[in-house]
Amino acid sequence: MRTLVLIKPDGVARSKVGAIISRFEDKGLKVTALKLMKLDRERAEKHYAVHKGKPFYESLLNYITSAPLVAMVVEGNNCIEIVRKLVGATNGAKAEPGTIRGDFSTGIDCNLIHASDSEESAKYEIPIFFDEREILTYERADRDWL
Ligand code: FUP
Repeated sequence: MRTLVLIKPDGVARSKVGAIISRFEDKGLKVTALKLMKLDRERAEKHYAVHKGKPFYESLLNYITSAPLVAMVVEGNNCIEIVRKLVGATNGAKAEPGTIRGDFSTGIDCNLIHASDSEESAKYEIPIFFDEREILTYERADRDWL
């Protein structure tokens, strides 16, 4: 199973990339694609199509396209549910301590990270950021212990 994770522009600007990726590695998940990129408006609109028309849509697009972000594919059993748990609630003020948003963010506008909310979403979102050939196959050395 695969999920898409974005460390959004605030996460990159605040130098939280390493800390955030460590959460997934430490949990036992596998990063199989990774890139630093500036998202263009067209791809941002596709990624956030579900929010089109909502009051925060324009500011969300401005924020996500404002500066570089890190996109990655994370794999592992039940990775969608596990990653969403590690990420925490949408609003950093309400996210539990111990979650990424709970530990590193205070609001909803800049909440550091995106993670697909279902397998269907992951299948829609991953191709916006990665060609299939950019998603690599390898084994973690500790795979038998996870
Ligand atoms: P999540 O699945 O937790 O990333 O949250 P959503 O898909 O509901 O929202 C996507 C992004 O839209 C959030 F990360 C932040 C932004 N948003 C707002 O700015 N205001 C809102 O009321 C809801 C979401």
